[in-house]
Amino acid sequence: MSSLKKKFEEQLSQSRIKVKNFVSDYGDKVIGEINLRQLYSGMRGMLSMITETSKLDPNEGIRFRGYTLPEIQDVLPRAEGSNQPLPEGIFYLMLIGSLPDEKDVKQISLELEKRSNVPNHVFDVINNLPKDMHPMTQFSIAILSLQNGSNFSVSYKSGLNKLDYWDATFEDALDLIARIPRVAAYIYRRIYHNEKYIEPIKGVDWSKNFAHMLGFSDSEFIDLIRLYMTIHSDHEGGNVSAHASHLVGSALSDAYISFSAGMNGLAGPLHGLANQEVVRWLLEMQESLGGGLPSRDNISEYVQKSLSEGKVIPGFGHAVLRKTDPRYTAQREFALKYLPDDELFLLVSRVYEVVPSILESTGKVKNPWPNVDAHSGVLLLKYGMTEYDFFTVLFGVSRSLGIMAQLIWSRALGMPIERPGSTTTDLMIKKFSN
Ligand code: HAX
Repeated sequence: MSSLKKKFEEQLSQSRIKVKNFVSDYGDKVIGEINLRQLYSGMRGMLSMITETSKLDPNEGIRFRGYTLPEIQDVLPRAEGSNQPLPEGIFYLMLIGSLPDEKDVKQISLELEKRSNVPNHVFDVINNLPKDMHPMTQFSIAILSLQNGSNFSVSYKSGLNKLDYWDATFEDALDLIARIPRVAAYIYRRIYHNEKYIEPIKGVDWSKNFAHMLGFSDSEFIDLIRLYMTIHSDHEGGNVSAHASHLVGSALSDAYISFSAGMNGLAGPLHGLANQEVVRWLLEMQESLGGGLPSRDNISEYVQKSLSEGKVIPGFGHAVLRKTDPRYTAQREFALKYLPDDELFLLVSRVYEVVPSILESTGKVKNPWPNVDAHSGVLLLKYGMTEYDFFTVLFGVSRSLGIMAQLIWSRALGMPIERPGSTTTDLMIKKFSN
């Protein structure tokens, strides 16, 4: 058994007892009220599930097991010569609940390398997809096609004990995280690089291998991928991708099916696809304003026009956050260090100066500040990854860390099938308008 799995198992029985006692002692405590409006507004603000890996505070941003993003960047182990945390470390933190040391992180890199083989039929499946199918759709299909290797599905069929669900899920989760960079890179090289595939390398961390398979060897780009994989990994449980995975997983669908469902949610323009939409929007704006770095007044006019046409400004706003996303700030700091004079970075910065007050002036946007997606694209463009329709796949690879850690915990704590109630408008009218 791997040391990561052993460490997880060591705290499992204690966690199960803690939850059981807590619910038995405090299960009847009221934790909030729900009003009618919330039923019509995407359940905003309804506390409705337990997600152990991270918690999103509207005014502070994400905390992973209590650590803010700047703290994470400070305390997680790094690869030699690197300025960024290794995403293996954040996976350890989310799963185990405490900080890893360098040895823990190296073991995860090694474990992922050992599990990284992708069966040939998955490549066959991808090869049979039209190249103009969106990369996220291809990614989701490819993840589903890994499903016949699911430990959980096979063990369940042969009568797996409920108490051991977590174990088979742990195996699937690690396999999935290990394999999807290869799958993502294959999709990328097939669509955009004439099917010139790059074999994985051994003895390096998960992100470096991923960057290599995508076709990048620049050490700054590799660090960018480490940062990107770390900051996109998790955002508590209610966001569309995490929640979709959790919901599907609650029916005891295995890790592959659950994660693919989450990726279908990430592929929506109001969620992860916003990262490609931001780039498209920035480039279209730049072109329509005559190229170069547009003035604040011109940007302002363009933004007003987008709004008047009933479009959203991609990369701005959030369902929970009420300030600039710390993930945006982390990327801005990267840009200030490595590409302070880059024209598109300057454009992103200028958009940041202009957009919030315009969104605020609409009187309806609850959070006028930029989110993670407002910044990620221009960094990738700078290093030569220009195919922005692919960017959400990178987000998806990163999200596997959080969603898989969440799924292992859900199985370990025996979380039941999700089945919230619903009602109809007429029933609500009958109830309240008499
Ligand atoms: N541009 C224009 N209008 C916006 C807006 C934006 N960036 N953000 C919110 N609004 C509008 C909403 O569309 C809504 O309008 P209506 O009342 O006419 O329907 C109104 O302001 C109130 O919305 P809200 O309560 O502030 O925001 P929501 O919680 O409903 O939605 C969204 C949050 C992120 C979906 C929203 O801010 C948005 O559409 N942003 C642009 C897309 C985007 O960047 N998505 C990525 C979010 C982060 C993420 O998940 N990354 O993966």
